[in-house]
Amino acid sequence: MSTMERAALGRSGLLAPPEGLPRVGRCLVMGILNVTSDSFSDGGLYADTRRAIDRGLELAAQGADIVDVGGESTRPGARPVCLDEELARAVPVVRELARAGVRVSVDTMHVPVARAAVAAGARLVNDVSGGLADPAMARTVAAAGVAYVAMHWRAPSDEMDRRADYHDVVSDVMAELEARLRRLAEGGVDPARIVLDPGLGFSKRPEHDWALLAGLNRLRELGFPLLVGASRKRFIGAALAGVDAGEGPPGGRDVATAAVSALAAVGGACCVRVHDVRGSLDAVRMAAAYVEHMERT
Ligand code: PMM
Repeated sequence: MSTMERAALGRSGLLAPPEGLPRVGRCLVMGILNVTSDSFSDGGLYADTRRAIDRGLELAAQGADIVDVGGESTRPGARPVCLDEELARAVPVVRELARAGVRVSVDTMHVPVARAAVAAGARLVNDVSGGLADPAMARTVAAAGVAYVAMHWRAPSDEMDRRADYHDVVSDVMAELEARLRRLAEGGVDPARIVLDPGLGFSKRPEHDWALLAGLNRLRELGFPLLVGASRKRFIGAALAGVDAGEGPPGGRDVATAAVSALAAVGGACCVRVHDVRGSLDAVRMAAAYVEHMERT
């Protein structure tokens, strides 16, 4: 499909998931499995390999279309882990889940981790840096022939909050994602395997996150399927705080996250990345029924 055709499709209808991901007639649900000690809402819960595998199997049993395994926290202020540590955390979990028939993605910015995870059975590389952290990522995913999520990102975790300046956040994010797409094309990545992600919470303040969520129809004009990662993020806590006078624990944001998943699905996202799979799965099913009826009227 040409870029023009993709752009036309992006304006007129919902974009199907990329090659390599299932087509189920609704927005896909990616379950989060952070095998880390310091992720912002579930850090430490699944740091042990056996517990992480069990959690991945549980997410799949709850209906996750994909389980996203990450060995390095990307929360604001998080310190990078060394490569050996990231490999040791993520790869055994990817291998066991893939062996059990679970569709697995690997959440990494690092080429050696992406390579090892794909060799262990991962079918998607989820790179929050969109290829900026490691210039060899494009060639790596091109050679591996797997699907690739390129997220909008400006800086590592310890610096990202200082880089939240935008003129018009939707236009700026679109322009920066287009630059990422050019680099991916130069690296030989098949456009049919690319998913774009506006990167909610990454160098974004709550007002930016809401503008991007409300602007998904504009982001779709880029002509690529979109993934939205809103789960339990600060902008949800901040919106709830206005009602409850207190942010509460991140797990207390799961009902609101499911509501945001429905909004993202109606906005045309092809996938939502969430901690609580059950709630968002019901939410995207409701969104699919709603969109079907909207199109008939
Ligand atoms: N957010 C986090 C980690 N990985 N990947 C994608 N594609 N999009 C996101 O928004 C995203 C991500 C940070 O959230 P977590 O610490 O709860 O996993």
